[in-house]
Amino acid sequence: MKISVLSLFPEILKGFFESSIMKRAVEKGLISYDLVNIRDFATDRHHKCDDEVYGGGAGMLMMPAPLGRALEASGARSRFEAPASAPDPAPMPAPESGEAAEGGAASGRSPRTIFLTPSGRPLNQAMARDFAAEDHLILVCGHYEGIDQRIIDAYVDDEVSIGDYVLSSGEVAALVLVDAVYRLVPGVIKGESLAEESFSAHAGGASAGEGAGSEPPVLEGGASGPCLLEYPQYTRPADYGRMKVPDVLSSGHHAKIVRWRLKEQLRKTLAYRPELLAKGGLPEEALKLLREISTEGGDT
Ligand code: 6GU
Repeated sequence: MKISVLSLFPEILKGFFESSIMKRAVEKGLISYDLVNIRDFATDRHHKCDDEVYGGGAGMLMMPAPLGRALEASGARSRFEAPASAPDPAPMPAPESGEAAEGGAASGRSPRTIFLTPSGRPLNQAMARDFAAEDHLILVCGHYEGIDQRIIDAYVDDEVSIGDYVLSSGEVAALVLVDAVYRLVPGVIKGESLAEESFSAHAGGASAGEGAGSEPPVLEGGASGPCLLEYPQYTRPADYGRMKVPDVLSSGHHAKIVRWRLKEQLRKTLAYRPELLAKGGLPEEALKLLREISTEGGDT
């Protein structure tokens, strides 16, 4: 998969792509990336990229022309005619890094262009899976009060928010999306690690009883993803100050461990994300554990 990120501050993004698991994915050739500085596509002497808002109002907006040229150079194509306001594209600057310098991805599929904005559709795991199946994502980071609507109309396939709060710019949101997506690209992370985590709509069935092998009691969340939050986990030492690892986890009694984990998942989900439980579809075993939790007095 190729990931192009268009930004006025690409240096915010650079470290992420050069570190840790992403670094390895790039080295393995699973991910290539291109950090595009939108300012390089401004044509005036001062590389101006923002202007006042038509109709009045506070703040500045990103101008359509530099952004449109940056998008075209990255392989995005306008839904309308070739952009009239962009007859003289600036020379393509050297890419910040990653391999491919040319626009599109290796395959013939057209890129998917995503604009990060607090007024977009809230990102979830199902969307991350959907994006992970693309060959080429182009992410647009907004600054100031946002971008000209005509860029959205002509180029943007998805407007995505990362939650109900406001960030000062789109870069951090873009990194959140990149992180959620690239780790789902086959080969980046071991399959078992993915299956065990919160929101993986993986292991169905949801029996807390006879867990087959080391399958965790993750509940099927249906098409849209969410299920239960993860259970608490511990590593050595068994005693950390006065705090001990729960006995059941060293009991060797697999069925009890599975049941304990499911109960803790339910306890945590009830406390932090009760709306996930309200979706229904919990098996009898889970309902029984929920009743136990409510009689213990605590999270209700
Ligand atoms: Cl995608 N961008 C900005 N600027 N703020 C946000 C956001 C995105 N998602 C939530 N808040």
